[in-house]
Amino acid sequence: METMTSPAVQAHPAQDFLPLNGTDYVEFYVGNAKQSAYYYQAAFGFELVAYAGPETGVRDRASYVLQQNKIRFVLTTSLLPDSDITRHVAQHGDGVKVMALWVDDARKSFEETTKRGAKPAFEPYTIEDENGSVTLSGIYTYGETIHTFVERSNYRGAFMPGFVAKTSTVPQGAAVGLLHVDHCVGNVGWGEMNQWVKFYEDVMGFKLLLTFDDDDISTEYSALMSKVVSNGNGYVKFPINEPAEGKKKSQIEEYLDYYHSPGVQHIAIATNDIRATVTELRRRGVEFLTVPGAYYEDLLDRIGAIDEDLESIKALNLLVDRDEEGYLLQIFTKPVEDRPTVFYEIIQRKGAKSFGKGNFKALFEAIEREQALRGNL
Ligand code: TYF
Ligand code: FE
Repeated sequence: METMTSPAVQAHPAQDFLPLNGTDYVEFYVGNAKQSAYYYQAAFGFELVAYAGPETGVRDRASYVLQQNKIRFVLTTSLLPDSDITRHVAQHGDGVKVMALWVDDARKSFEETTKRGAKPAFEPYTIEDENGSVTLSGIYTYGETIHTFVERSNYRGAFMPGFVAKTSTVPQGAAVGLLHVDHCVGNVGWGEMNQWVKFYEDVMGFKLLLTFDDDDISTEYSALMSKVVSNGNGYVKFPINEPAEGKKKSQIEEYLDYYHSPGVQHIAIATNDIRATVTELRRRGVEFLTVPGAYYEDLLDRIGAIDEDLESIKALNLLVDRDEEGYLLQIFTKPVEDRPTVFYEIIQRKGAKSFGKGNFKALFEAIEREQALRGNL
């Protein structure tokens, strides 16, 4: 059963020891950052804004900073035969290393979280250039993933010191309208979900928002459990999944088999016009999961009237769900790596604050059809 655990996300929590302004960036460690950067520009419509690498005096890596509205992705590759980045890519394939959080005080964020038990990734330090200064600190979350706290109120440059401003050479198509990160989902090991929920509660001051247990999300084959935590202002939401026993291999287990540790499973990105966004993404070759036509037969009976006409929703294979506060439209890409690991969700919220529970059955059956094609079911 889905349980609403925290009735109200407070706009101005009285005692937030870790105030967050939102997601600052998501950094991926990849095998070939130049080509990944091309993919995110050409397919997802990001623009190149900054770069660091040999041409800028960085000898061991190359990083491309891509931006679209409030979303910033950093794609980093190693230039060495052996390094933390090289080992990360060998172990996990291309994947998320850093979920960076925008804070007003990176030193205090580090102190408040480490004194509550966070494992430090790196101590606070300040870097400067002619555009000002940025202070960074980092703590570990699940697997090898880290949260970097980014304090940038004194910075006016393209990204941060160490990077030079750089613009796209990739021809841009129509804007695809990706606005901001809505939530980032982690997959953790068997029986580990509750300890990571507790980490976000105790160490980062997040609140449990929603619980999805076995029977919400078991299909005939695979199963998982999920809990969603949110920070005080609701700008940062982290669902945490763990595999559950089912008739066949859980989709979460398949992820863990290929990522070889807990890690980020999907990043949900908000749009104000999902039909325009998905039309353009499809045109650019982004592949989405599909649900059977039967999903649409009783859709309006299930969720009531919506602003969009049903035919346009069905033509794009969008999923729709409703909660007490409104409705949402969402769709999921296939994994964007050769390993069945990271994928994207595109979401348009029209009042709804939930995560599409009414779509879980159709969605997870779609994921399982792909799992079966990979011989992993
Ligand atoms: O973030 C969520 O909770 C939804 C549903 O493997 C979901 O997007 C949960 C688990 C999963 C795929 C989607
Ligand atoms: Fe999601």
